[in-house]
Amino acid sequence: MKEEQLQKAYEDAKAQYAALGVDIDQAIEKLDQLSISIHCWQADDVSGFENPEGELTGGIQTTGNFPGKARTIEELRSDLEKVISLVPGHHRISLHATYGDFGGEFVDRDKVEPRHFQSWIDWAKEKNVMLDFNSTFFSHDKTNSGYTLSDFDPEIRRFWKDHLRQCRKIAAEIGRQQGDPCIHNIWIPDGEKDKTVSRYEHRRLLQESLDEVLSEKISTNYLKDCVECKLFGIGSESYVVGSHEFYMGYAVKNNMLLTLDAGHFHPTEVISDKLSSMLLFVPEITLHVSRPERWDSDHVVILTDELLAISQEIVRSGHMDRIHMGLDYFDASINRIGAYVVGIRSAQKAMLQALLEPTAKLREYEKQDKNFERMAYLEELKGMPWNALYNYYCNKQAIPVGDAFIKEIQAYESEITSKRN
Ligand code: RNT
Ligand code: ZN
Repeated sequence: MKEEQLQKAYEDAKAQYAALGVDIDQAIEKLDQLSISIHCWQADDVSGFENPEGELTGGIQTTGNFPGKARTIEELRSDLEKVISLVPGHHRISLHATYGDFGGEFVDRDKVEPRHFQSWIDWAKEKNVMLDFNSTFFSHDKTNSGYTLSDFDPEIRRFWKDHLRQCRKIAAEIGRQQGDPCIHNIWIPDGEKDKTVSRYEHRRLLQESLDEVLSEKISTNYLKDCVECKLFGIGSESYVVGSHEFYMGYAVKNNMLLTLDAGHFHPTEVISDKLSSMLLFVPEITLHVSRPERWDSDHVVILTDELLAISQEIVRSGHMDRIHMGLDYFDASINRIGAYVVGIRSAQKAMLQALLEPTAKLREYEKQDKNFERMAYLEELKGMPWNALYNYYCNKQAIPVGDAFIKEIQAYESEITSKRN
């Protein structure tokens, strides 16, 4: 798109939004402050570098075999660099513990150390991105019983508590070196395929394990732990230890962060409606923005009603600084770089629409019981020229505008990823 066209579209949009009392420059500025935590695991189907096979062996699953998955740290970093070059703003990369730089050596989960992530810290610094972290409790033979931190076997619990301890050390070291707290997400796959008679006992053990490790205090200047609930998973259809009630209770009791994953609730239950409640009871919230298609399928994020609703709730709450937007999806059936870029850009577009809302005006109508007017404006807003402003924002940062990123991904595919197999 030509410079003059972009400028003209911007001016037109400015006038239209000004008529509603919306300051578009302020909205773009706020959008630019939105730092999205980009999950590292879309590039390699959650394989990681712990072992050369890198297959998922339990807890979660990917489907598809599109060519070009990243096989090494170098390939993964190159893919992430490509992604970063195609989205405006400054973002974070969220690593899993299985993505360490293990130098060909097998390092078991209870032995991972900050030094295995030093090259990531250096890379992030060089690329001007921050890092977040995740313990990895899945794809390991010590989860074969279906349980980790809540297993009946004290030796299994010991192993995973040590993993958690080590991960907290790694995340804290990342936070220390980057001068910004590293968000450390804790998700465990624990649960049962079929009816258990020990629901309480496993949950009690989970609480005990978490208490033991998390009571080892580390400054929140370096590390912020958060816990992620789930309703059911593959192999845990009947019972999940870390349910919403469990972690909501745990996070509130311990004044810590809660992670809400868009795919982890009943199909008609949405996380957008949980933000305003949880903001009242936990210090900060982490989001795993994902797209569940009928179940926790982890499809690529696109501009759905729920994505928009999440963004609106973040903005309307007035607590954008307490909600960390992270992504969590893994589609192995399409170009993986494309999957990243579409998801990130859509998340930004949703936030931009939310930031362009004349909320005060809508609240006025609400107070006066003018609910037709409220509805009519909400509908009008959907057709406003917000995309012209996204284009303008991209252009200002020398990022491909409109569909131009598609060609770049095609070129990267033909030059790089298609040659990987
Ligand atoms: C699994 C959870 C978890 C994982 C990542 C890879 O259902 O959503 O967040 O997807 O940690
Ligand atoms: Zn998640």
